[in-house]
Amino acid sequence: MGSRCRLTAAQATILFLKNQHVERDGTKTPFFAGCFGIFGHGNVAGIGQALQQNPDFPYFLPRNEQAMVHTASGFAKMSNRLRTFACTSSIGPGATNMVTGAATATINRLPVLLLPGDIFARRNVAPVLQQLEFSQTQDISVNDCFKPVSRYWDRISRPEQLLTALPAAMRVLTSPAETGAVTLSFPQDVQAEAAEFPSEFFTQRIWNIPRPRGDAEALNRAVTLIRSANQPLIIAGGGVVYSEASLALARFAQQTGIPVAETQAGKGSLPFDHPQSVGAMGVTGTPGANILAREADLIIGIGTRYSDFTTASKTAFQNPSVQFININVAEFDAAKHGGLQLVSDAKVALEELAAVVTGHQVSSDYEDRIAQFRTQWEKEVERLFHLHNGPLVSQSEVIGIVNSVCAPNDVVVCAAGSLPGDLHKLWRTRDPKSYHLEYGYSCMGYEIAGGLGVKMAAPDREVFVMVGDGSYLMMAQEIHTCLQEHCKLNIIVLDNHGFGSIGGLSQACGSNGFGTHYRYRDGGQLSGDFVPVDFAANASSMGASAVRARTVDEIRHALIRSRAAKQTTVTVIEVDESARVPGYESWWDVPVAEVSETKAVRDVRHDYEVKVKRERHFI
Ligand SMILES: Cc1ncc(C[n+]2csc(CCOP(=O)(O)OP(=O)(O)O)c2C)c(N)n1
Ligand SMILES: [Mg+2]
Repeated sequence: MGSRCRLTAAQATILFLKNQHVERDGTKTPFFAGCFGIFGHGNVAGIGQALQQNPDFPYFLPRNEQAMVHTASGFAKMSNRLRTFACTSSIGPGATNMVTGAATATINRLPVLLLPGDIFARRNVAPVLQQLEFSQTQDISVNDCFKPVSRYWDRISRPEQLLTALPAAMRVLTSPAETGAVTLSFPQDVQAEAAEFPSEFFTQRIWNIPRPRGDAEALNRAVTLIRSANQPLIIAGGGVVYSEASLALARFAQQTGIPVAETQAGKGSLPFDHPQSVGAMGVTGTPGANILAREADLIIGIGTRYSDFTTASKTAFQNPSVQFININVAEFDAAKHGGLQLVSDAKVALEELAAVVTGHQVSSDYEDRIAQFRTQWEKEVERLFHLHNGPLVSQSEVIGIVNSVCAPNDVVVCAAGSLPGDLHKLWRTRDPKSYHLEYGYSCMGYEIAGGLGVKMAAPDREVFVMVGDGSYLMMAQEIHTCLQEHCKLNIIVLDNHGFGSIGGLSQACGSNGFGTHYRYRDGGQLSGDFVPVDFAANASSMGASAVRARTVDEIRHALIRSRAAKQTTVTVIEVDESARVPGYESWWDVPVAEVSETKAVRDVRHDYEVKVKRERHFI
């Protein structure tokens, strides 16, 4: 029998995590960069004590549990899922605060390890502070809420269970196909309980991140489909970026002439000026991408999960004989749309395909159309970047200024509101890691917390967080954590006095923006003047250097100063909500009331019933 060491369950956990590494393409890195945590009675004496005794596994103090999970997600996304953080919370509200963060991570397929404290395993002192009791069983706690939002969930009721739970957690976290939030629910008494662990459990372990190769027969069939297609279109999703397949994609697209449209997570797969790039795909897409998708006889989806924003709620592909090739590490996604499943790493699949479709090229007519769409689109972007809107600037002008102030490697971070759609259409990406959108969960509040994670993963890059006033009001407190960690963010708050995006949607659905603006209650309704918020004062109070900027020149100068600054800055810009970027050749299914007292709603419903008929099943 080998040597053994006596440790608490919490100490064993931290010691194990410290020794986990990953390796891909010959590069080895520690998987965990440390642990974020907010302590309470449910973890202070367990995980908290263990972290204190392992100073080489850094501890970070955030301001909110949801935010710390977003920070871990931002870090993991920026690291192409090769690194992440553990996150520990107390029991009860501290734990459930992490549920939204867990869902955000899982939907975006990002690894985060959650260690929520849990109620006593020994039970005799129940109900403990913050314990929600259930009359039908004692074998449940609020931490069971993590089950549907985690890719692996376990409860550590005895210390020795760690011997099987921790490796299982690592397998899922490092699996390109299965990764997401992993939750190990950790009863408060078990954390502090000691047991004998085999020393070899704590030796360095390397998890090789595979690049799985597709089935040879599936590859042959894919080649046949590609050779016989007249109007193929590639849809590049997040899998292209995570697999670091940008160069392989650029070569394949150049070699074959096949145009490439990008999802939110896939944006940046190609530089915006690549001759085959037709830009954003779907609801927030460009005319070129959406017209080509509508007519395409072959869609090659690479690393995409085909969300409704990509498929225009299943209306994007109207060619009656359209077929799909789905290149994806996850069989689950590869099987979508009745497609040919090439279950493979994106980079490997693109290299293999490039080697076997040699000599194949799309027609010159098709290439001319792509070039035309590209030229027309660049003109439209220029128009929107220089709208000369007044008296307030438009959001598109602000995006143009931020884009021009950014160096190619700088990163823009965003998540919810009207900004994601405008950025998806307009932002000119010049580096695969320069565009960071959390648009799987589109979680308001991700922006600043996630931006901190991006900066921690890439300290040499300037990070520009673009955030709406609504999102800022939901979760701005991590500015304080940025100051603590000397992590500099360039935060830009776009103030349109409420929910511009949902206000627009409400208008489009005939409901006139009901409940979407920050207005005083007046005559029973929220219809008074705007309730003012001094965002600059709010940000300064947490230590950021904050300014207000109004004109195009003021904004440009403020951002140039911000980029040069050493500490976190916040630039507050009031924007004209009515100067919206339009949609192009697409549609999104948001069901409109079937019966209503309002004529506007009835009219919109009529139009809705026509449009919804274009939704297709791909069986
Ligand atoms: C946590 C969360 N709650 C609600 C929503 C629904 N929602 C999407 S955008 C939005 C408004 C965002 O407002 P703001 O950040 O000011 O951006 P704007 O729409 O004004 O551009 C809301 C409420 C969401 N995405 N996330
Ligand atoms: Mg707003």
